[in-house]
Amino acid sequence: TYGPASTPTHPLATAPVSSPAHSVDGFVREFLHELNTNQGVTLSLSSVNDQYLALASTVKNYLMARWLETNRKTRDAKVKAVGYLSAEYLLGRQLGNALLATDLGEIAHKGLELCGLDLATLRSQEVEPGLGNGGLGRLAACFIDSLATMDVPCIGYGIRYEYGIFRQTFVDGRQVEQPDTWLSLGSPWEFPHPEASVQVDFGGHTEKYTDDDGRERTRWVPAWNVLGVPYNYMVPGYLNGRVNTLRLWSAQATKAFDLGIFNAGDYAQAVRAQTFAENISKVLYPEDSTPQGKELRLQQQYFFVACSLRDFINNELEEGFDLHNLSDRIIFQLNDTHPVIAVPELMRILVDEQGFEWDEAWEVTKSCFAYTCHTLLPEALEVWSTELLGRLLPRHLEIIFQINDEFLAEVRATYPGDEIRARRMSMIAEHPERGVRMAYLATVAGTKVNGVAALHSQLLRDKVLPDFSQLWPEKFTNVTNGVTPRRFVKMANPHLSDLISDTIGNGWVTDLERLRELEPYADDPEFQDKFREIKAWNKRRLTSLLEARDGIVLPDGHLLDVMVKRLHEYKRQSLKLLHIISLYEQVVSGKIAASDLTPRTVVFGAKAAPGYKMAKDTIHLINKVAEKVNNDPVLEGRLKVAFPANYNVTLAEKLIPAADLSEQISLAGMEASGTGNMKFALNGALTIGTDDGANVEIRELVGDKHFFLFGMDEPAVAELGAKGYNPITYYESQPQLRAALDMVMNGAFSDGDQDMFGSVVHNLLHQDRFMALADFESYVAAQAKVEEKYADQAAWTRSSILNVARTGFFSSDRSMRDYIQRIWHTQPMI
Ligand code: Z57
Repeated sequence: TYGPASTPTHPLATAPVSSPAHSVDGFVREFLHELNTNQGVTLSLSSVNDQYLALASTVKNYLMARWLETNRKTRDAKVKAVGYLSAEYLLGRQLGNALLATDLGEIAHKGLELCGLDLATLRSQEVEPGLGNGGLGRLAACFIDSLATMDVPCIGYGIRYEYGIFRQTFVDGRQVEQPDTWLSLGSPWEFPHPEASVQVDFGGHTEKYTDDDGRERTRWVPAWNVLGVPYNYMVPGYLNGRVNTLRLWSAQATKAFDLGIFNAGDYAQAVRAQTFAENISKVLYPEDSTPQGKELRLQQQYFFVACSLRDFINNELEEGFDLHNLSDRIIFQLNDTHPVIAVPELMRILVDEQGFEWDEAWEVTKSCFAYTCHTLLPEALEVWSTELLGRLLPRHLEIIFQINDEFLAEVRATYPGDEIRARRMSMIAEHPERGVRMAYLATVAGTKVNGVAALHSQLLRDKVLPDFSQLWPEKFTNVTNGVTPRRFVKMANPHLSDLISDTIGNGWVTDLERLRELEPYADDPEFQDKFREIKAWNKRRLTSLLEARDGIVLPDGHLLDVMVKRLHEYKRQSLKLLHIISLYEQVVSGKIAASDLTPRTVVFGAKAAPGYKMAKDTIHLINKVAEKVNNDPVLEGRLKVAFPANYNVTLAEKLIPAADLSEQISLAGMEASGTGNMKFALNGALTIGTDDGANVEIRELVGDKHFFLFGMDEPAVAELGAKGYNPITYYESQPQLRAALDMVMNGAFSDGDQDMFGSVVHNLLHQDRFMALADFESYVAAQAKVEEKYADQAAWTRSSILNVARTGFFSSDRSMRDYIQRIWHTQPMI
């Protein structure tokens, strides 16, 4: 039960919650109060960490009244909400965003200065919550930011990993992973609610029984359980007073767990049991675009989904809503297949616990979910073995079988006699072992299925789920991804933001298409100068950061060429590397003079999944090439390679605004969308890219002249694959490519060791699944075009301005509008 035991009589007890005064004095008072009462220190004895924590609490206090008011208003309005279900949220630092959302930046800066403190120093004390791997997790963070800013009720559900994505270090050029201890210096942004914990069951068996009404029912008799403790995070809208909630679940042992299946009375065993339960939310799987078929991973998925549904449904029942109309109250968006176990879980709740008839429950369930697919790689689609599922979640497996039986009956009715099709479409795969195809389950259960860029959605219909799109064409739709302009332009690029606002007003921050109004200035020499000066400032800011962070010294006046994203063969970091090696080789062998090179610094940022050998070898090679190239005087300092370790959101915010050239060079048809590509374009980098993912839409919008396209398109890739791809023929017929690969093979980057990178070269020559060699020639030609354009700074700057002006489409606000109109059918509150 909640609230006071008797009616409050003090006037303050019933007044709305108020915020501290929005003034320097109000801020300083609040800050010192937090420092004294929360941290328990005086200003003169406080550490930087004390100061940071007090500052975070101060900003939180400003947000609190808005959060409480948002919750009250949303509850009263009884509107439909979005339940975003995602195993990952790659949030980035919170403080800067909270200051921006509350318009406290200036006030905090002045107030802290008057306390003898520096806001920037305190901001750099924050450790970002890295609760995601890459694009998928960052997308979730952008989406909840946009929903709050658009005044749409949304609750994000996920896992509070105690350790987020590993911290990457390099030892002798090789990646070494360190645990991410993001909670160790305090976690001021979270609000734990142990009193609202929910229980999650696992294991055991099912039983049939006849209920009091004589109906045949099933009950699940689980073997063990854990507790899910909710931790709430504020998701502030930009200057609009809305604060939505992100609810992340942490696993804890229950009493029953300690004492039940594990030996009661055995203290050591009880502690082990505790550890076992808490393992569930211990660590983020560092896999990206590849599934991890591990039992613990399935436990994580079911854990957070069961907590989230229980949480939402309990609330609905408490408020007196009828679960028959659940879809008037919520739409659960499935961020990839990771949360798809929510489908049988909702069926189980409705049928087994709430006594719904199966058909009735299925109608409700079908209308409460929608599914987003983020990949086309066949090996990235999750399949859970029925052995594991049946052992961990026996009732859910039964429910999945029944959903599948009824679905296949529908298929057979629609296509009589087409048994091959029915088998193809079954949610149950038979090979290599019996397993549940989670993407099929999501497709059957979802009201809508969407891809994340136009090309990807088309390929999803045509290649991954063709039978399903034939059966239900209206189910399939596209929503092109987007990124939040608040974090990735306004916060990350303050001077560009000021220039834009001075030129066209500040409406663009929440209406990004208005960047179009910059187009007339693309030819204005004065505007161009200011624009270029901002790029130079961003480069200087990056230079000092990398020097302090990694001891890397970036030269002045270089074209800054940036490739930052997870390390994956399909993304083709090796193609970028071959270009670098080739430039180097041509100078070393005297084919060109160092003075012919356009001064260029290539920056890589990439983490490899710890078990992904080829990716880790590629990281090693990049570092070795960097070492060699950076120290060889033959290049006269005109080619540099920088590979700062531990690329994350915090580094992205400094790197992207400094970039001249954005590398988006995946094999066509492989990158579902990409979102880094959008961030670069919005910050004025030109793209060199293939016809893949959202690159296609970026190029369409900015225009061919302002985008460096190269490589095969998707049909050409498919054709070459069908014909039979043989990478060695490119090696044999292209001397420049051959020389670059020979250089690696001959040990030029491994002190003469010809084995060190043998597997990387061997793979490229004899397998090259992602056809890097086939696109090499075209890539090199496109890079020559880049250099030609860069030589004409006015032309380059013009293109750069036009990239900013024409990419407003890629705001995640627009993505949210698309989801709302075509998938969710929810409404903003105002
Ligand atoms: C992930 O970050 C993405 C796809 C996945 O299947 C998994 Br698992 C993780 C990425 C895509 O590779 C990007 O192309 C896309 O932009 C991003 O998801 C967001 O949709």
